[in-house]
Amino acid sequence: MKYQHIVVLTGAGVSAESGIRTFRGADGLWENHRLEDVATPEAFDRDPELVQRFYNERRRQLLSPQIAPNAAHQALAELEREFPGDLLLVTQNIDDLHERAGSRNLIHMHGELLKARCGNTGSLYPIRGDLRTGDPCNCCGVSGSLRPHVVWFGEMPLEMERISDALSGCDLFISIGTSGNVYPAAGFVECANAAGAHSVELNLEPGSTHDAFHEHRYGPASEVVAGFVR
Ligand code: BV8
Repeated sequence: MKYQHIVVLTGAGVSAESGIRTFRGADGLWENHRLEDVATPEAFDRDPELVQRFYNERRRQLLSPQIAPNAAHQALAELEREFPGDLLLVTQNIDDLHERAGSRNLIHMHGELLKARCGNTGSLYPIRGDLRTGDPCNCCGVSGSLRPHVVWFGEMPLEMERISDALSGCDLFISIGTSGNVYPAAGFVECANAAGAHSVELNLEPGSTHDAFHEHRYGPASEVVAGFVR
């Protein structure tokens, strides 16, 4: 491969074949609430139980035995191991399937379902069960301060400086399984193009920003990703 610096962005579509529901595939609804109405700080203030239930259900599903990385996750982990240059994997997903497949140089820009955060101190805790709003947290003992370590709409995504640095220095940008509806992730292709990178969209169908990409390959991620990186 003639590239030295690769940035990969993944979205819900890379985990779809592992059995994790996408957002817009499920028309973005959950218990008749739009995602944008449940995944916000205001929703958490208004009805913390509803928001905790939303994430507790997704955490239980993620930890169920039938959920495992698919060939797309595996191909990306193999690429990281074998690629002689540097590769940064930025995921919008809050599942841990990239880690389970072996990816290491990974940023969860929208947080992680298997971590809880103390709203008072910002301390993070691994969590594999249900999170209850009344649970006291270990760091300050204040009950009601624990929330999912997830970036909600209106909140700043994580590690944006590190991501921007990688985008401004990349020569290949690969976007996988994202509809390109959520910013700032949907704007990454423009940053990569401005850096002179070759940009590639690997998705089931054209996303909202498809015309910004130099190259497109459509089909299930488990086939298209392995076909592109090998
Ligand atoms: C911020 C964690 C600023 C929670 C998520 C108006 C215009 C532009 C922007 C905005 C606007 N109004 C508001 C905004 C900003 C807002 C935004 O973009 N809103 C959208 C709705 C318009 N963005 C934010 O609020 C972000 N923060 O801007 O902060 C700021 C600045 C300073 C200080 C403070 C703040 C934060 C956004 C993060 C929200 N959290 N996730 C959770 O997971 O519950 S977003 C969540 O939805 C995901 O993380 C992901 O990002 C998004 C879903 O997108 P996708 O991953 O693309 O999934 P989707 O289902 O849409 O698409 C799946 C794709 O896969 C499809 O294309 C499908 O075809 C494909 N597919 C399906 N199966 C397969 C497949 N592909 C391959 N193989 C398959 N088998």
